Amino acid sequence: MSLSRLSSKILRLPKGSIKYFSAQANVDLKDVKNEIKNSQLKTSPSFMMNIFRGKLVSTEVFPYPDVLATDEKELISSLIGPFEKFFSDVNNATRNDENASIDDAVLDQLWQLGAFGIQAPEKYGGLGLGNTQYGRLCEILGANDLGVGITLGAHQSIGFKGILLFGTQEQKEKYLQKLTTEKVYAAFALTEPSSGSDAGSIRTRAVKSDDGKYFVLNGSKIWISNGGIADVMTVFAQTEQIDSKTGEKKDKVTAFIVERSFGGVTNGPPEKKMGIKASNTAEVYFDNVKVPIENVLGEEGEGFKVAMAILNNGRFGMGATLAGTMRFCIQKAVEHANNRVQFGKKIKEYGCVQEKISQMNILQYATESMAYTISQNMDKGSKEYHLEAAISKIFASESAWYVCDEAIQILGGMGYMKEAELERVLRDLRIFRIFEGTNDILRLFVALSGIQYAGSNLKFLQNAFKNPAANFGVVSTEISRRVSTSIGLGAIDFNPYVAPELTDYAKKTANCIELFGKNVERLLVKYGKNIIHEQYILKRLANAAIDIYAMVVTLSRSSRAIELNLPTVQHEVNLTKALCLQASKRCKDNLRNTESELELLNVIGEIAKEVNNKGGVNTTHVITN
Ligand code: MYA
Repeated sequence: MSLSRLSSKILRLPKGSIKYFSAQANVDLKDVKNEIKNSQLKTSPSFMMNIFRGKLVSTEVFPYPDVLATDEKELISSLIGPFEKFFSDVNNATRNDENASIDDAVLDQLWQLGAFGIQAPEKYGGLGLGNTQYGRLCEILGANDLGVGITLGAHQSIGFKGILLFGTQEQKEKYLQKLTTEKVYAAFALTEPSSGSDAGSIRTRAVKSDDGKYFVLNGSKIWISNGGIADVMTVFAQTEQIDSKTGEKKDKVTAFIVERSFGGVTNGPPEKKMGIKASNTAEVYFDNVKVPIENVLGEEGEGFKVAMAILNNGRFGMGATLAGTMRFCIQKAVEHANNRVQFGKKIKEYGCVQEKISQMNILQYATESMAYTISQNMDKGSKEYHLEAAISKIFASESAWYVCDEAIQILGGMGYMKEAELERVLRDLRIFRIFEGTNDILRLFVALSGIQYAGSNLKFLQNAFKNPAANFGVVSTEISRRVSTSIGLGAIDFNPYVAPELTDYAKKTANCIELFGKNVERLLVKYGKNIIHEQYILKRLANAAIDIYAMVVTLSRSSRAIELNLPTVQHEVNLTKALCLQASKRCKDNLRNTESELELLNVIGEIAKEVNNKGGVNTTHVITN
């Protein structure tokens, strides 16, 4: 993995930068805003970005976003019934898994439901739904058949999403109707044999013809969902670009819409997988494929950004999908716990089982809260949701794995049997921690993107402190914030946003955010751009960020439940309280570990080196040495 260019943007700050911040003064916020406006400081409305600066920017999390108008709620409610009926009456997830395919007749019904064009505009035959409504349908897919979900997701969440996001009018006219109504499948072709997480290193190449009318595409892609059935693909390839300023030639990725009918597009047999067997996964080969110039998607040379934007845009859908999967697993576990009698009592009476059921629900609640916070912000027009979306993907995929595993544990031997349907779900779930950006890569992405943002702020402050008279507002605000935090007053106050009965839990969250901001700054000053090499620290920082987001979205959602006096309010408040107690403790541990576990870090490094060098376990066997 390179993640290299990011590192060059993270600042190396001189030791002692912090010494400037030492006194308190009164502030006029207008001065500060003007100074910031007149400066080069990049600001973001993203809640997560700002916690890297130790700041609370509340607009995207408080109050809990609520974007659907009455008619939009009615529309989505009217679709839930038919989607659920499809899964109860038509689809058979076990059969799909056994056959490693979905029957044509079943797919036909999905096409009729409009399930292949959920977010495409109605004028192109789609259902025209927003992200939040899409998420609600994803939940149903997740609760019923993840294999079907991937077939649909690969088609629209990434397969033709690029056309929706970046397509020209002509491209939309040409492709969307087919892709939503005419049983033409789409796929997203990025990954290659030598390029997985390091997406920028792809080797597939497209060379422009001398007359500039088309590109000739050569290369191959692996593990492409829908790769064996798609007739339209979003394909990424290296293209030679000339820097307009320097005249230098450079390879840069370009995105293309490629039709199988162009000729030269073939695919391998369906891959034999651990799970999501119903979905088709195949290698795809491009052999001198002539791609017309008008099929470039976005700008030439901007394909990497196109790919990232598509992935960022679809990721929240996994959160919604897996919230549905968890709901299914919890229902199975509870059904069993309510009926199974052991040692003279229903097993739901036992503390061990109760703890599992509670924990499963806490995770499901947080996952669902994240997914709809993000989708509703996206629907409100937010453009900077990539950290939140990555966090929701990580949190959802790990929570769902845990929840399904615990459901199996509650069912005991029964859970291990095929007929309980949980073993299929567990197999299906495993890939969610791997694809669409592995959770490991996404953790680094979250930590480094946030650090980069915090670094630019620190640099800005550093410059402001060099000339405090000219930057009086900025300097005094910063000093005031730091002094408040250092004498324990806390610069972050959730009171205006959070219901009074959650104040204590909000305070714990605020403490975590302050600690988080201080930690980021300390790491920036200590490591500068070399922080990129400190993956042990970055991972813990990302874990702390994930927990903070989980606390904030649940605090917000249950404050809404209190305000609306929802029938489930007490339960939701309890879920939030439990989550905040657990997550704040974990968060502090993770932040402490970024500085205090250097001994452990060294030993871990030594162990890994030894095992890697020796090609496996390298201890003397205690019996047969
Ligand atoms: S598809 C394959 C998925 N593959 C990946 O996700 C690859 C993972 N790798 C990466 O994401 C990147 O390579 C990383 C960056 C993050 C490692 N958003 O030098 P750089 C910008 C916005 O740091 P690298 C699959 O699995 C960056 O700021 N921008 O890049 C399908 C910089 O910009 P600038 C980003 O070191 C499975 C530039 O790019 C992002 O190479 C099927 C270069 O950055 C970002 N994320 O690595 C699923 N990252 O030039 C089916 C970087 O301006 C769907 N940048 O400074 C299932 C749906 C769910 C179900 C639905 C049911 C309906």
